[in-house]
Amino acid sequence: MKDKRLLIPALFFLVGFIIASVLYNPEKNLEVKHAQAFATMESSKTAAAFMVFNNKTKRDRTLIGAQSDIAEITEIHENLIDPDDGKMMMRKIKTLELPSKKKVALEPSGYHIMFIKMKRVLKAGDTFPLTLMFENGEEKTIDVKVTPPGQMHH
Ligand SMILES: [Cu+2]
Repeated sequence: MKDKRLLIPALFFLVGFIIASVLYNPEKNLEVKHAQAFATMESSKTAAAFMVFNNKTKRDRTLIGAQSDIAEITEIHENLIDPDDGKMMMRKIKTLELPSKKKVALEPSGYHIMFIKMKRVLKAGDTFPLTLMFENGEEKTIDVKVTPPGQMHH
């Protein structure tokens, strides 16, 4: 650069950009808390995980999938009442909307992460990693705490 008058503003811009990149951490703003799963028995073929998402960002986010190595299949599910017989049933959903500035709770009466064809038993006190996938390509691996059946910790 021949003109030094341009070099100084260019340096300021560069330094500002670096500082902004360090401060801006998108993961920091999409919180996942209280991740838990109920303990299972040797005969259990399925399990479920619950957690609370707190989307503190200005953008709506979407959970598009989850992965774990505790089961052969990991899916996003929702519980609902069957309109025909009034019984609780559940179904797989492809995406879970996480609106900006809102909390979305996954809990036994509603949404959950479903594990099908368990590869191992979940013992109370254990933790296991669960990877959550989002629409923007972000992946977040969290620790899920195993608790005694029925005991919610939030
Ligand atoms: Cu389910």
